[in-house]
Amino acid sequence: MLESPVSPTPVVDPIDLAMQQVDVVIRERLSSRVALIDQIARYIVSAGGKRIRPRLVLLLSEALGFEGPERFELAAVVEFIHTATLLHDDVVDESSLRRGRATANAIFGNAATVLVGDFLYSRAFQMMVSVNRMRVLEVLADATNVIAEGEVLQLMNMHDPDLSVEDYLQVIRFKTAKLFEASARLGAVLAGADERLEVACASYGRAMGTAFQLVDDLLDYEGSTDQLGKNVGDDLREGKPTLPLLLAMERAEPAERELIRHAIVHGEVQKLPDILAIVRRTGALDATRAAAQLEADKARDILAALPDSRARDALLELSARSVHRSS
Ligand code: GRG
Repeated sequence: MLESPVSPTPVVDPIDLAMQQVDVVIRERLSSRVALIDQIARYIVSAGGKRIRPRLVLLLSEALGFEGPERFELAAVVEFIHTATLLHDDVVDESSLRRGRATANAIFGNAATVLVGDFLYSRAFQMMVSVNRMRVLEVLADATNVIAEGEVLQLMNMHDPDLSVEDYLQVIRFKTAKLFEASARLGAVLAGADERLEVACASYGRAMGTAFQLVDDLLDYEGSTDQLGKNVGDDLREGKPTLPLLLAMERAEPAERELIRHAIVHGEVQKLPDILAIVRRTGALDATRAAAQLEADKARDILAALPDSRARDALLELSARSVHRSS
């Protein structure tokens, strides 16, 4: 006899369910009695984003056995801090495209955008206090302070073609990797993990964040505006000496090196196609990807310190995918 067909129950990944909970918290905590704040905050948040930092909070706390509701609150906190930095960064960089849409500064102006960034940042601190753990406040107060330092360091490095690779790496560890590090560390803090595990989680986040920014800098030269949702070539336009350019200058012929130096000093994009050709031919893009791969491998190896679990498998996959993203 034929069995009656059973309609398949869709398998929902528990981490997707948890991310939906984070979305609920994000939407609830966005509200303000001031209409313009609501409008701008919802504009930027509704455009989405990859939500990698909240995922780190959820996965690392789960990998260490914590499943309390505070993880949703802290996952939303790191996304709010991230969003505040994006709003401020787009004003500083005069960017016009983010997450496939016109930036908030392009639509609402610089003043409103900076102030809504301040709202999100201070709302994040209200939410942290609600978790009632001094260590959480300490981790995020320190991280946001370092992020601001990184952004100022980057400002000081603009238009400097003689920047060392070490100084470039310091900027990306501060401005980007620090929030990844804090997100991963919070997973351990929530789980009440010992010092050794907390350091392992933080190191995983730091390596992931460094890989992530290296790929970000790479995609500014080889990505597509459509896929990235932001304009490619912006780094050169701003005279930002990122690793692809630093390595290309090390490897290029003198005349080519001079072309790149000139573009960094003057923030010129007219020569972008020539510079792209040099960056490709010298293998600077491959070398940047290889540097990101080393960090992703470091992240993978650190995970051996964590107990075997479904969440740890997801973290392993995240580190493997981080180097091969296109958006
Ligand atoms: C408000 C604490 C505070 C500081 C202000 C402006 C600033 C100081 C910091 C900016 C730091 C910054 C924007 C670093 C770049 C980080 C980065 C790679 C952003 C892109 O992240 P994705 O790709 O973005 O995760 P989505 O859109 O996916 O969320």
